[in-house]
Amino acid sequence: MNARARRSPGPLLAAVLAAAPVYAAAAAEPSFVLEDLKGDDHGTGALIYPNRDDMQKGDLDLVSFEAEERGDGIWFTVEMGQPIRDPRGRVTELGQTPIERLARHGFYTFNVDVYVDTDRIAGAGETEAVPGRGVTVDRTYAWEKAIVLTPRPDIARTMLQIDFDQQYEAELRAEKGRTSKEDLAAVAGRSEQRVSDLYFFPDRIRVLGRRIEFMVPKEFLGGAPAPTWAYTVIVTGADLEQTGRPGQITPRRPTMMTMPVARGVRWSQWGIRGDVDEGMPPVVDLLSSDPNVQPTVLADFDTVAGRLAAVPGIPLDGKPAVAASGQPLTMEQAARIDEAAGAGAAPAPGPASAEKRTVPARLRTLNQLLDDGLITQAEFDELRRKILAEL
Ligand SMILES: [Ca+2]
Ligand SMILES: [Ca+2]
Repeated sequence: MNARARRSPGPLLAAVLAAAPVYAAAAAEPSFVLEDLKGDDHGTGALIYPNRDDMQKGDLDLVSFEAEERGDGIWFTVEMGQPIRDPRGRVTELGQTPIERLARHGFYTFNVDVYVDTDRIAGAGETEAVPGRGVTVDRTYAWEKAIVLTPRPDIARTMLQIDFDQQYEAELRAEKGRTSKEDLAAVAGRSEQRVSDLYFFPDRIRVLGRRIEFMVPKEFLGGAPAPTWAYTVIVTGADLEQTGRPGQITPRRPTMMTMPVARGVRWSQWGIRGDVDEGMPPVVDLLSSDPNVQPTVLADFDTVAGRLAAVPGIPLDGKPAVAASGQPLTMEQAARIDEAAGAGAAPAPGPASAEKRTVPARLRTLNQLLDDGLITQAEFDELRRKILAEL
């Protein structure tokens, strides 16, 4: 009886034992730190900060990118060259709306995209960046998962869905000539699923001085970050009010709150000198410790041929991608390449886990965003018009 009593742990030891696996799991997982050059927040060297007091040299200078597994998910941290600007006490340029009402996560001047290449098979996966970024991801680092840290995650997500709705619908019309209501509902479901599967818009975010950390669920990434993964990280300016600018909600090319590039020096755009190509991508910084990569890569585009600059990823293990040809592939790898090479790289009709939404559902989302004060009335009207135009 005594022996049994001794074997049974007291409440404190029980608590320690119960907590131990959590600490052990967190400590056992690899975390990484990737550093970027300081003072290269100028794209190729050509981008000039806008003429405003809340966007100054260093503000959008990526200094490091790191990840850590914690009990609730994978926390990524981005460090900038200067303290991150606080939305509180600021109002928007156009509507004089308090910025903290729209940007509720403690930052508002930048977007950071993280494209994760988890299979490291050259050419397998996606190469498109989020609309408006003006670059692609180098196909050697074709990605499986995209994390988009943006000040207005809800509306960014909705805008991306609407963008895919349009793409899919255009494909459908090209194929069938006419589309039924059922077709359009299927299109909306497909967009919804594509966004859920491939993109994550963090909304658990903490800002501390020059650092901003954000949580990404392990389930989204398909597991804890592996040492074999590669990361393509780009920093752009955020134009919060883009939806409110005339013609911007339905521009010829959707820009998803990316601050654009223009000649001269203005308030809400990156400036360039008169002799710089206007097709210069609006990417202010990208992750690479090699000082030659960023200026070379961002200048390598062809506006006439429609070829965008292709940004390479950083493999944690420093190893090159597996060649898609000349290498024995597993059946799974081969299937992935086939899928990527297939019609428009569109996902196959997916598992039941994806929510199937219809156009009315998209409108409900929009109503919710308005009710929550996450979008302005003007933005609501624009987006609503946009969605109804698809019916
Ligand atoms: Ca930098
Ligand atoms: Ca850089």
